Amino acid sequence: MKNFTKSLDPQFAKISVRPNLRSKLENDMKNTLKVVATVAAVAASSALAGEITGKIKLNGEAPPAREITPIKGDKLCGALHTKPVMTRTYIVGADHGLANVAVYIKAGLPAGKTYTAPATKPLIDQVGCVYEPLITAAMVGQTVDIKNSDAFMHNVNCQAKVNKGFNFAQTTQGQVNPRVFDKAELAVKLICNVHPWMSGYVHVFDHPFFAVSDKDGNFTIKGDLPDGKYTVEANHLKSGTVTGEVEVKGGKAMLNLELAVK
Ligand SMILES: [Cu+2]
Repeated sequence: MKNFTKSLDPQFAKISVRPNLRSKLENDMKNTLKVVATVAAVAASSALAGEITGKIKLNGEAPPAREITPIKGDKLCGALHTKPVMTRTYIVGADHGLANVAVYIKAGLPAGKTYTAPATKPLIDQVGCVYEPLITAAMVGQTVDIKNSDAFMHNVNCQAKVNKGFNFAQTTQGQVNPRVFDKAELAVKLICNVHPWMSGYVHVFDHPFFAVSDKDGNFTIKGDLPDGKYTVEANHLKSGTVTGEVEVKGGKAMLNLELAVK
């Protein structure tokens, strides 16, 4: 063994790489690795995720928000606000972007395919006698946590038309009651009978391809969305619905939609 090593070592010593060739080899290797990494990322994105991004714009001048004056008149609720609490009928952000719009695949998904509800739990909070957020979206079978962050009672009265309604009191600050909706239904209304101005809405979908537009009207529908053509619908409580056609290619698509003031 000793001899073998001895006899071999000088052989290896003879293999030398000129400095400029070495750096070329190193660069080639780095570039090869980069290509491998890019191919892997593309493969992962097309196999695991499709995404539709876009913006919802409001066409026209939204009427100004009004103060919800009964909040001020309520001793407990009023004490929790230092500024007037305004209606949220139209929340318009940068470049006419419209917030609180549910955006979802309306048609084009493979027929008969069923989807597992995400493990995440959307939270509907009651804070300062206001529902936060105003609009929640969830999938059939997904747990939705309903919370009372106020130190006094609210009741959560669910006015579902397709799903089964419910009505329960939340007397304790921090109390959370999970609920699950078992049918697709748009704009399931939640109200509080103690505070008549309080309302919140839950959109329930039978697939996971939905989003709610942010304060500037932007949205992203994420998930394992196969390449193909889809009809996307956008729904705003006051402005109504609009649909658009989109083709997801290589896991990506962009779609902008416009709703009119009503
Ligand atoms: Cu209440």
